[in-house]
Amino acid sequence: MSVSGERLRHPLAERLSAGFEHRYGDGFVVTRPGGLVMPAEFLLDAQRVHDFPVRQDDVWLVTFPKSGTTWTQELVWLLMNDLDFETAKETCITKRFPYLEHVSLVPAAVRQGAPDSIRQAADQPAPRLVKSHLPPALLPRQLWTVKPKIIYVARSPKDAATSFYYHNCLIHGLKLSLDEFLECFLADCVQFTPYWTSVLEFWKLRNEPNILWNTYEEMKQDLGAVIRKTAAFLDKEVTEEQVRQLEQHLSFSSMRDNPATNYGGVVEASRQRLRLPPAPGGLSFMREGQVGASRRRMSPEMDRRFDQWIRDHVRGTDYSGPL
Ligand code: PPS
Repeated sequence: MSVSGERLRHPLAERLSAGFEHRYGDGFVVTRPGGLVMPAEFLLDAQRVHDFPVRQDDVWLVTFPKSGTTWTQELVWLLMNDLDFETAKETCITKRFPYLEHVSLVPAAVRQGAPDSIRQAADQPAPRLVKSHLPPALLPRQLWTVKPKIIYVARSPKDAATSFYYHNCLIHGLKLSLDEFLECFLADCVQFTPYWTSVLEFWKLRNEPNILWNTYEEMKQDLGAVIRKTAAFLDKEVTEEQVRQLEQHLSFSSMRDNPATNYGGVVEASRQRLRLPPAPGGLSFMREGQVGASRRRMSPEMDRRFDQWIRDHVRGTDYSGPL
C-alpha cells in the first residue's frame, strides 16, 4: 500500500504551525492510511519507512511520544548488551537505539546533511533495536508478517501531552501556552496525534506472543518488576543483584545526569540550528519524571475538558491502560 497525505486544514493546526515559528512551515498533513497528523515533510520518507525490511531478531520499541521511550530504550539496550554499563554511559542513546522516522521530522529546508535515521536503523548489526512513534498502519508492513519482538509503552494522555508541550518548547522553540497546545492536542492537530490510534490499536494487540505491553506508570511504581518482565520477554536472565544495578542506572536522577541519555547535545544542536537562545533554566529533556503532575500545570477548565475527552474515547472499549 502506498502512503499519502492531505493538508490538515484546521484553524488549530494553523495556530500550532505558526507557534513553531521556524519549523513546520509547510504545515501538517493527515496520512492515508493511518490518519496520523505529521509535518508535511513526513511524506518524503513515509513510504521508505513503510517498506523498511524487518528481521525476525529485531527488537522494536513503539510508543506515543513522551511515554517513557528513552527510559525503556536504555533498559532494553542494556538487557540486549550484557549489561554493558560502560558503553551505555559513553555512547548517546540515539546511536545505540535509532529512532526510525526521525529524519522525517527535519524540515526540508535544513535537511541536507541531517543523518538518515532510516539507514542508521537498517545498518545496525543484529540484533537491531529500533524506536518508532508510528501507529500500526504506518509502521513497516513486514512487522506484521515477520513478527519480531515489539515492546509498546503507554502513558497517561495528560502526562504525555504535557510532557510533549515542554518537549516542543525545548527542542522546537514552540511559543504557545500549555493550555493552547493542549487544545490543539485534544483536536488532533499536533504531530503524532490522534493519541488514541496508537494506544487503542496496541491495546488490542497486547496479548500477541511477540508483543509486550508496558506502562510508564508501572515503571514508576515498581521498576524492578518491569525489568524482570522485560528481561523474560527478551529471553534474558537477570539476577537480583543485576536488577538492583539496573534500577540504580535507570533512576530519574542517574538518567538526568547522564549525557548519553539526557539528550543535552541534541537539544543544544536543535536550538542552535533554529537560532534559539540557550534553553531556559530548569527546562531539560529529563524534566520532571512524575505521574499525575500535569494536572497541576494545566488550568482546571482544561483538566475537565481532558477528562471528558478521555471518557469519550474509552467508552465502549475494554481499555484499562493509564488514563
Ligand atoms: S521521546 O522524546 O518521545 O522519546 O520522550 P520519552 O523518552 O518517551 O519521554 C520523556 C519523558 O520520560 C521521562 N523520563 C523518566 N521518568 C522517570 N524516570 C526516568 N528514568 C525517566 N527517563 C525519562 C522524562 O522526564 C519525560 O517526562 P516528563 O514528564 O516531561 O518529565
